[in-house]
Amino acid sequence: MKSKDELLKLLAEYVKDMEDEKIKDVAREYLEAGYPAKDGILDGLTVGMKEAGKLYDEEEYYIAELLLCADAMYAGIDILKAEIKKDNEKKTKAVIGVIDGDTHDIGKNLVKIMLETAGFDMIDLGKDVAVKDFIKAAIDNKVSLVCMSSLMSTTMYGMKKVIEGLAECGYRDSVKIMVGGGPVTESFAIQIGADAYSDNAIEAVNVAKILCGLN
Ligand code: B12
Repeated sequence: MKSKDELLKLLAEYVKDMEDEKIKDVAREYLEAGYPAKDGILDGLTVGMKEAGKLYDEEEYYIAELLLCADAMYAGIDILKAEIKKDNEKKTKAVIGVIDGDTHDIGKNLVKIMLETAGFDMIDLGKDVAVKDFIKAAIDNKVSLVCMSSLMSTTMYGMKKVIEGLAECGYRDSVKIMVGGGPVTESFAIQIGADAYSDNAIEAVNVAKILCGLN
């Protein structure tokens, strides 16, 4: 029987190697061995996706390869997420999306899955979300938490516009705002008036729970 570390390495490797069929077997083997699905997603699949990102930065992978890596990651997630126990007691409503002009949604999807499994009722606006749509969705759905993702330095200031828009509509004090994504830092979060920042999906759950008074 393979150890947890061996299986996590395989999950990461199969994302990086675009193995969207073999990865399903490893994900099943991982669950059958009794290891936590959450770790499989964060310490296996996400690690593989980060490695794929590095290869793209180094120009060893191109767009086609990256998208195939993402397919393999989602194939693994489909199997692992079924086993994550949902905490149905707490149903805090939250909205999540990728800011205007930005179509990078892999990180956002991971954050959404982890928050959902932690018991949040997630409204997913998708990617390239217009500032006005973020504001409208937050107010119309009376959410307690707004989560915004941006992977590009050229789009990240759209988050500030959402925060300003919520204030103009008188809803800023009714909601907590959490931001994240590649170029986003804690100091940027403070600068734009967000309540919190996290650089990964697991930590995002802890931060969201504290923000919403669920801890
Ligand atoms: C995958 C990828 C793509 C894919 C996206 C596929 C998809 N559906 O998402 C494709 C190939 C389509 C793509 C396109 C482009 N890309 Co691109 N892409 C990447 C790449 C390689 C990896 C990103 C990724 O998915 N990482 C893996 C995930 C798991 O990590 P993550 O996103 O950081 O998310 C984690 C944390 O940040 C955090 N998090 C994320 N969101 C949130 C939200 C909240 C609320 C919280 C709390 C936490 C949180 O938790 C996540 C999980 O742990 C990065 C480079 C890199 N190494 O990051 C470039 C990168 C982001 N792309 C870049 C660029 C420039 C582009 C293009 C403009 C290229 C082009 N010339 O066409 C287009 C963008 C088009 C557009 N307008 O959106 C640049 C951005 C530069 C910048 N600073 O502005 C980067 C940095 C590459 C580079 N070094 O130049 N890209």
